[in-house]
Amino acid sequence: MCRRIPLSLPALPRALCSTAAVLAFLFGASRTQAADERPNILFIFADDVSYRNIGCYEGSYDWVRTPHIDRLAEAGVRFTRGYVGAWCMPSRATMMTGHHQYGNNSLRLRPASYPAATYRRKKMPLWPSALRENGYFTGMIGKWHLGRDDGWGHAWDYQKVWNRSKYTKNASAYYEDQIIVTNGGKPELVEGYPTDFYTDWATDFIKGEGRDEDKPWFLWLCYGAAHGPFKPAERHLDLFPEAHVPAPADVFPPRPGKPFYMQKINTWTEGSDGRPKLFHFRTPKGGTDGIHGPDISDWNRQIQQTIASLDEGVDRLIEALDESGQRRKTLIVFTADQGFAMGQHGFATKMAPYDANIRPPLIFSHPGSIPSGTICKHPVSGPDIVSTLLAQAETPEPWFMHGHDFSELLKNPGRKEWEHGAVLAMTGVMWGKDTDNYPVLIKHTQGIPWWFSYSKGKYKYIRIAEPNEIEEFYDLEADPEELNNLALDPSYHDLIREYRTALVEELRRTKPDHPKRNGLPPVFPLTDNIAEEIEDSGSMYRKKEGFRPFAARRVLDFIIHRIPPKILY
Ligand SMILES: [Ca+2]
Repeated sequence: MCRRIPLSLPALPRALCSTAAVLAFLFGASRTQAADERPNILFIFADDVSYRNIGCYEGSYDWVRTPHIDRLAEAGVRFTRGYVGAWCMPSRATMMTGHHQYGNNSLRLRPASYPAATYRRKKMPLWPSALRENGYFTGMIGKWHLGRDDGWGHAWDYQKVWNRSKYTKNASAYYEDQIIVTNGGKPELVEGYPTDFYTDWATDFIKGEGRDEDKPWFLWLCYGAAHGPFKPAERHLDLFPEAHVPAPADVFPPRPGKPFYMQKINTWTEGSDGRPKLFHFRTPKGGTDGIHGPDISDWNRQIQQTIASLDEGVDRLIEALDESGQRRKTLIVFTADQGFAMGQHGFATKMAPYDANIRPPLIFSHPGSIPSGTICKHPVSGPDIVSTLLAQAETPEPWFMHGHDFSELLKNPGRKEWEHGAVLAMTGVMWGKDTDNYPVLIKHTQGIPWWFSYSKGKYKYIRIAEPNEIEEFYDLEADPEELNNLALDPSYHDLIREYRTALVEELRRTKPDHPKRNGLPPVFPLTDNIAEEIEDSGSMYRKKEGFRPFAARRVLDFIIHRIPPKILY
């Protein structure tokens, strides 16, 4: 039996050296001779959807209703802390490669023509190609933001794609008519409400349209909802009239215990009624005034209305699986590239290391295989999800991936111990080798510096890539809003050092040739008097840095990033 070798060159040594991989490969080779029992995988990837937007999640507002997504959670396991990514493009890259942001070589955003982006297929191969080679039929529907190359012909057998990286003039049409390319054909303008027409196409796919019915299938369904500018379907504009959101404790600065950059986040205005207001929401390609008004409640209501069509979509997808007799043969995953803060910590964005900004829902449902109505409290990461999906599809990892397969957690979501922590890295608008040096001049994206986090058990450790800044350590059970930085409490310092070491170990493991193996920039010392010392240093509240023209800073950083690391470190 002859099979093509599906792997890219960098992947070969590991795969060929692994006996398990070779055996699995041979096992896969004989698969066509017997009924293929591997599950279909329906991966529903929403956009900018927070855990707060899903009714079954702790921390969602009491007026939030998502009955169909909740129903999916009742038929599976709900992860309370899935850290998929920090913002759209790096999260999507991670979910296509199994690598953290710093591992995705060749990926670049073109700021001059945002959101144009590029990557090179040989340097950044996409793992659905391994599924294809291992007998799966792979489909992709919806938003794409990795590069002009949409994966057609190497990652996907079937595709209806809205490629924001290629058709940049249409890139803000999250809720408008979209330029869609079907199976590598000519671009066509499709009229309607994209959340709805993506669902139409996905249900057709589930029912068999355009696919090889003899193969298990994998569908990567990328909704653009509920990304800004948050435009609900007209039929949902009257929903949630009772919506009310209390002003978050730290919507306005100062934010004691948090690093200096957090003292400068100031997106919201205090209205005459004392309530937080946001008069215009800006995206890089436009923006919007609030449909219902500028109050924090109005904006959160608007986002929730935008999610209503997503919830209806989940209902129709489950129905299509039921009607076609595939529900028990299909693993459904519902998550988002990341969450979105709308008022919390002063933000109206994602990207920052706090759960309010980035944590999406994460639900796995596979009746008969995954216990129903269960909750898993162990933190998991985006690369962990990729490794797990490959394991569920009985397909060896085609190259060295950063994640830890958590299939054991799917079998037993309530198990007390889980050996792995979840890493999340945010390196601004840089990827792969471009992150080998820390930024010297262009330090912030949307006011947020590069950061690395490590979550395990109920704790989260955060470290920003700037020297002499305070580390952050939160107890997510006692302090789910992350208001109380335990780094100021010396009784936690030993534990913080353990998490710090664990993070560095994970960075070393996942990128052994990386200069970060020698450590991150130095942190503010953990002393018994840290609270007083950091106050005295002015580190948290120092004066604003001098202004440098943006273009000049960008040119200088471009040059600096091309200096070999040993010169700088
Ligand atoms: Ca997003």
